[in-house]
Order: sequence, then structure tokens, then C-alpha cells
Amino acid sequence: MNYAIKNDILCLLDTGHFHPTENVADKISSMLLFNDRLAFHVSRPVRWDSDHVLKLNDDLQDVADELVKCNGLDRSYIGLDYFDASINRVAALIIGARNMEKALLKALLTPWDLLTKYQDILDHTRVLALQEELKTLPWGEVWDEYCLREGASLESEWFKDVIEYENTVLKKRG
Ligand SMILES: [Mn+2]
Repeated sequence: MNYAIKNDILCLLDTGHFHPTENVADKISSMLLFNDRLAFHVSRPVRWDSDHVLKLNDDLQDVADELVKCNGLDRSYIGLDYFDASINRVAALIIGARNMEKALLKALLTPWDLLTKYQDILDHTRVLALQEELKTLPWGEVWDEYCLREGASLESEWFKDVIEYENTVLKKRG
């Protein structure tokens, strides 16, 4: 990271290649202070292996939250790439890309200004209460509406299209 900054090279954080106990999101706020832009290869680590399809888990949400609350979205490049050959390739792309977008949507729906206000007056009780309240808000409704407006399939719909594509196109390449 220091070499990249010193030589004006775009630093890329590959979330699949850190120590299993490291939180990659923790690095974002400080790196945005010293880098004009940041690049990410967002994938899911499994032990010491990388590049598994993203799940909508805490690790992914932490990255999205940091990018949004630090106003870093316009200065960041997010790349997705999955090498897990044990599952359908089209489904892998869909699941991973949609989970990245879901995490960003959840981050964009979070009232960071309110959380910041409570934090700044040291009202940690309200911060905790609001953080927990946010978990049960119906963000899935917003996601469904977003999919409808973008002409994308709803969660319950896309899988059958993938299976049909597998049967009518992919298997013929056999
Ligand atoms: Mn990688």
C-alpha cells in the first residue's frame, strides 16, 4: 500500500486475500485520506482460498457501509470475479453481482447523518438502538422496486431463467 501511494499507483484491495481475522472494510476510511481513488476486487474468502461468490454477509456489508459513509463511492472502482467452478457460472455472476448491489443499497438506505449525530453527542445507546432497528427495516421492498424499475428479475424469478438457459444453450455446447 505504501509503495502504491508513493508511486501514484492505484491500490487494489482484494477482499479474498487478507488474513481470515482481518476486516478489509476497516482500511477504507484511512486509505481514502491518502489515495485519490481506490480499487476493489470484492470476492469471498474461504480460509486461505479466494474468489468465491459473494454472500450478503457482514464482511460485504462492512465494505459497502464504509464506501457510502465515507463518501467514497465516486472515488472507487468495484470489480467482481468468481472462480468457483463447482456452481453454475451464470448463477454465480448473478448471485455475486446482485449481492454487491444489495449491500450498496442497504448502505445507501442507512441514515448515517442520524447515526453520526448521536455519535457526536456521545449518545452511544441511541447509536446501538438505531443500528439494531435498521436490521429489521424492509429494505427488500426497496430492492424489489429497484429490480422492477431496472427491468431485472425479482429474487424468486431469476433462477428458473438460469436453468432454462442451462438446458437450452449451455448443455448444447457440451
Ligand atoms: Mn481475487
